Amino acid sequence: MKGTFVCIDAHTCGNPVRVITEGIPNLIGHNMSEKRQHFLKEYDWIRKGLMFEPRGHDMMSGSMLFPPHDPENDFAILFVETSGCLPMCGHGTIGTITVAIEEGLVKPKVPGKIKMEAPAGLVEIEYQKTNGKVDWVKLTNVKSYLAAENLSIQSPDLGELVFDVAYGGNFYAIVDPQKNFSGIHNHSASEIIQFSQTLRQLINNTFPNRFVHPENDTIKDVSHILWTGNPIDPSSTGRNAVFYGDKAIDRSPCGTGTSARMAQLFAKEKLKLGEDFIHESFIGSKFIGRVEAETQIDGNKAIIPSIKGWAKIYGRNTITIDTEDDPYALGFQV
Ligand code: PYC
Repeated sequence: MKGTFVCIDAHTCGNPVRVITEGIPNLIGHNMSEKRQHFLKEYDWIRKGLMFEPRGHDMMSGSMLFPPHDPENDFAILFVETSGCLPMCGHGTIGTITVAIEEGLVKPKVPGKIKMEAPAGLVEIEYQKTNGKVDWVKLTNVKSYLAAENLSIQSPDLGELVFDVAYGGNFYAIVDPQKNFSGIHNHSASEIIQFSQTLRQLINNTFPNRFVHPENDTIKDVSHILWTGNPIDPSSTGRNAVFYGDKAIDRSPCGTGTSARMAQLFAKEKLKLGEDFIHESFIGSKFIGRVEAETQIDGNKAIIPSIKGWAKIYGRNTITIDTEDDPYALGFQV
């Protein structure tokens, strides 16, 4: 396996986004969900090489752009992460749009607006550009919903935990402060990672086939854990630590996590239509979320959430992967 990949590296509110602009494989499929499956089967070596150490790291995530399948749309996207290829990624979208617009990779049909085909569905985007720089990106995400509430599990680290599961482009187990967990403000990132590794596996083993998207069965199982706690800035609505991959805490407030959180709170009548939801990440960076509309999925209550945030380009990389030359071409994890 051998390839050269030209990448533009950016971060969204602190979390990395590596946009791969050259070296992208030809994928087969009628939509991005099918192309995601083809990539995972045939080209996963590219993801491993570009995401894992030594070319990447535990938090690394990125994207590749493809022509749209519907000519009404502007482009299609594949997300690549240390954990695989997510159906949807909010921080990845904000970073990719910033790179695509500032570098002229995409020419939107309507300036300031973009229709993006993600594996999880169509995402509509607005952005503002001033003097060649993108100031902010707002994405209107896929339908998000509360999938289960008040489930209970025995965490080997914390004891009994009660949690909800919500979908916001990925399935999230949401753990709010309770008897055995006093909130993320009382824990370090490494403690949260340790709790999450066993918890995610336990949840998926205890509730097999319980979390499957009703319209796309390739999207299934809890992939992320969203822990909550007190915000650093008292004017924020909430703060989270989102665990993803094997060892990562999202440095951004997590777009799909914020969508899932808003779906959970809306279903429990703790968040209203049109209300701003200012969500802080573990490092204190912020997204502005909002419930844009109420809708239905499979006959159940769902929301259309939006997320607004910013990203910065910080570097350019030409990365080679050659498995005949480098024993660590496909990376490693410690
Ligand atoms: O922003 O949706 C997101 C995300 C998922 C995993 C890391 N960030």
